Amino acid sequence: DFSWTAYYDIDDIYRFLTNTSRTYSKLSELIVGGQSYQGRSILGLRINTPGKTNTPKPVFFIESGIHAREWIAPATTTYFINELLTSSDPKIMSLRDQFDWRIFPSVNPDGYHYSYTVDRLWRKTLSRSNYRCFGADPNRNWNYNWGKYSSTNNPCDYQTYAGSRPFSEIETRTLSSYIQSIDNLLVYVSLHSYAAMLLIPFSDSTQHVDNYKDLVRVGKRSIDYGYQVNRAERYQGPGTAAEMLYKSSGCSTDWVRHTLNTPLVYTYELRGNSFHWPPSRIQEQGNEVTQMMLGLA
Ligand code: 0X9
Ligand code: ZN
Repeated sequence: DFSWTAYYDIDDIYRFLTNTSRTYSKLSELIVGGQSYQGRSILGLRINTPGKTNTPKPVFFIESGIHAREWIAPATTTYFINELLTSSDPKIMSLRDQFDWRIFPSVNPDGYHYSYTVDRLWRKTLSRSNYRCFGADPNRNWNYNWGKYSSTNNPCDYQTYAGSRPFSEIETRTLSSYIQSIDNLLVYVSLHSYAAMLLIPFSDSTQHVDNYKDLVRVGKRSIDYGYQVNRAERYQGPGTAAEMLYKSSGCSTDWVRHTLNTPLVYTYELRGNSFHWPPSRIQEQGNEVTQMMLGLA
């Protein structure tokens, strides 16, 4: 059975989503956010409990696992789903009811499976052209300022090949049109590892967006909430990637912010000192992620 003391392959993660949508069919439904190169559907869970009024709730979107090797991101995301659906903590129950949740634990399922079974440090998609190397970095492939920073045009680059053109990857192309179809998108969160950092748009500019102060204030609240759980390591930030990490372009969050003007857009680099975060410690970060989302809310 599914638990949070081990890492699972993609079939088990997606089976968890399917089973959960059946077990909690009054609270949740299985959703398809797009397609992968190898023909998988990018599965997610929507949680949209009936509200007191008919007005639609703001959408809270979580995109996780865009980088295949960052296993702690999908693991804490399924943990968070489970918390939302099973917790009897009134704060978490109210968090659940406040938003129309669209949660995608693994948006790069081919890459994740490849990392799980063949090459643990694989990061990219698995798309093949007529070239001898395969895969593109799905967090360099979005159609905003594509190819500028921390990107290469070398298909053999293990890390940051941006793809042959913007949205060359079916995963980013289909997921972006799903995102674009959402009305009322208020919060977009992208989960990565590892740096213990909270990043805000834009990643390829040092200029601040118009609601920078709000982003920082809300982001600080999120960091504080997360820190209180284990008092282990305080996340750095919030700040722009250009200030805190390095400039990068073609990232999902920048595209969302620029194209849809979504007010609250955050990238979390979860904690760790390698991609091999021990499975015995998934729950501790799962609880932090839960509280960080509560802090945002
Ligand atoms: O380089 C990346 O894609 C992210 N770091 S990672 O080590 N997980 O690969 C950082 C992305 C920063 N850019 C945005 N937040 N948009
Ligand atoms: Zn990443």
